[in-house]
Amino acid sequence: SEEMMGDMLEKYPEKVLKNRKKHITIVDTNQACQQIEANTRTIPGIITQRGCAYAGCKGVVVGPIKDMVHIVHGPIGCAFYAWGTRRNKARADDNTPPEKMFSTLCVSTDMQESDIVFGGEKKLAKMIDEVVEMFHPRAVSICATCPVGLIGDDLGAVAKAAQERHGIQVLSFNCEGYKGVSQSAGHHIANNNLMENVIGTGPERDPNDKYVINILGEYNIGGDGWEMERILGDIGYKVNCVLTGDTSYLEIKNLHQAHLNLVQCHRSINYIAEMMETKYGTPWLKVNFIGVEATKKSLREMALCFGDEELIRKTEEVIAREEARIMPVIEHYRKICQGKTAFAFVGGSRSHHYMHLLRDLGMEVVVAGYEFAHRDDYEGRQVIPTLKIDADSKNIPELHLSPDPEKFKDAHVHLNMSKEKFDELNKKVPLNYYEGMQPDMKDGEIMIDDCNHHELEKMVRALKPDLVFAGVRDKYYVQKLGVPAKQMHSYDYSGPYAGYNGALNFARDVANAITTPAWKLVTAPWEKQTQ
Ligand code: CFM
Repeated sequence: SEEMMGDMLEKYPEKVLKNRKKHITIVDTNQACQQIEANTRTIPGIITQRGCAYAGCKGVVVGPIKDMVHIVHGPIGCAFYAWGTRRNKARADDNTPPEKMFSTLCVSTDMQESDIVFGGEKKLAKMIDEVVEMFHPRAVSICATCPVGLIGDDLGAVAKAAQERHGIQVLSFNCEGYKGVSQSAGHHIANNNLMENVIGTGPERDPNDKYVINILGEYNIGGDGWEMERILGDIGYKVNCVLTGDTSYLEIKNLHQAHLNLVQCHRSINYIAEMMETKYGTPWLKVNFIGVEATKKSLREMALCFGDEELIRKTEEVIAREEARIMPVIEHYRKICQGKTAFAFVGGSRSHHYMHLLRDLGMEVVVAGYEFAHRDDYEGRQVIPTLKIDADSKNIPELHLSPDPEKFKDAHVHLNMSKEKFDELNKKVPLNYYEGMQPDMKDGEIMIDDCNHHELEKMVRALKPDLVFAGVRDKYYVQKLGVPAKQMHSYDYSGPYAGYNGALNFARDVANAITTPAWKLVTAPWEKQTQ
C-alpha cells in the first residue's frame, strides 16, 4: 500500500501532494488514533465526485418531502438535473392522498439573463402564487441556487410575504451551491430550517402508542425505507416518520412524538438527531439496515432500548423467520462472491454501511472513501470537539437550542424505563454515538477522502479489485479499465438493498456483476501495446 501511495501521489505538484496525503489513511490498528483530513475544499482542477450545497439541501433532504411543492429558484439546469435521478421513491398513503403528492414534479423559476440583471424576486413570488393556485400543496419550499445568492435576491422576504398571502408555510433555504465545500453544507442548512420551523408543530399523538420510532437519514432510495418499515412493522414498532424517505410535511411536524430516533445516515441528519436530543430529550441510536448481520445487530439493540420482553421475543422471531427464508439463497451467491475484493466510494455513509453487506457475502472492501463526510464519519464522534472550524464551516449557523419547556422529557422517560435501567442500557448500547468507519477496517486497507479519477485509476491498477462501487461520474470510467462498477447512489435501477429482501437483491446483482464475462474482453489502457 505504501508503495502504491507513492506512485499515486508522485504526479502531483508538491503542494497538492502535501494536501492529498492528509486525506488518505492506510489503516494501522496498532496506532491509537489515525487522523484523516475531511470536509475541506477540493483543490481546483481536480475532478471531484462531490456535489454542491444546493444538491445536499434540495436534492437530498428537502426534495423527497412528497406533499410539498419544491421550487428551485435559479437557472433550469439546477432543477432539471435533480429531477428524479436519485430514485427516492414515494407513494400516496393514508396521510397523503394522490392529489397531495408532488414528488414527480420539477418546478423552477427558470431564471434568464434579464432576471440575473434585474433580480428574480418578482418572478419567484409569482411562481409561488401559481403553484399554490394550481396544486394546493400543504407547504412550499424555495431552494436557492448559486446565482440567486450572487445577485442578492431576498428569499426570506419573498417567502414571508407569500406565507401571509396564502396561509401556508413557505420555507426558504439559502442553500446556494457555493455555501459549502460539498453537499454536506446543504444537509446542515436543511436540518436547521426543518428543526426551527417545522418539527414539533404537529398535534400530539396517542400517549398509549408503544414503541414509536423515527428513522432519520433514510431516503427510500430504490425502496430501502419500505423494506425497513416492513421488518419494523412485523416486530411491532410504529414508524412515526422516515426523514425524509417517502415522508410528508405532516409527518415531519410530528417528528418530536417518537420515543427513539434511529439514525441510518449519520452524515446528512446527525444535526437533527442532536438538536432533538437537546430540545426534546429524545435519545438516538445509530443503526445500519444494510447487511444481514448489521440488520440483526440493529434490531437487537433497538429491542434493548425498550427493554420489553415481548418486544425482544418478537425481534428474535422475525430475525429467525427472515434468515431462514433468505440465507439459503444468500449462501448460493456467497459461493460466487467469496474472497473477492471491492472498492467503495460513496457520499458520506454508504461506504461504511455496505462493508457489512459485502462481508455477509464473503467480500472485503479494501479501499473505502467518502466524498464529503466529516472526520467523525471516519474516526467516530469522539473527535467532534477537536474539529477545526474554518471559514467554510463558519458559513452555516449552528442553532443553539434549549430544552422545550413543555415537550422535553428525559431520555429514560421517552423509553418508558427507570433511570437505573437506562443507565444499565447505556452500558450495553451506544446511544447518541457513532463510531465511524475506521473501526470496521483492517490493517493495510485504505481510507480515502474526496478521491479523484487519477487516484482511482492508480489504485485499480495496483490492487485489481473485482468490483468498484461509485457514483455515475466514476462508473463508466472504471468499466473502461475492465472492472465492473456499480452505481451505489441510485443502485442502477435496482433495489431495495436494505434489510432482508435488500440483501437478496444485492447478492444477486453483485454476483451477476462479477461473473459477467464481458469484463474479460475489455483491455485496460495500461495493458495495451503502445502504437
Ligand atoms: Fe446519506 Fe444518502 Fe449517503 Fe447522503 Fe448523497 Fe444518497 Fe450518498 Mo448519493 S444522504 S450521505 S448526500 S446515505 S444522495 S441517499 S447515495 S451521496 S452515501
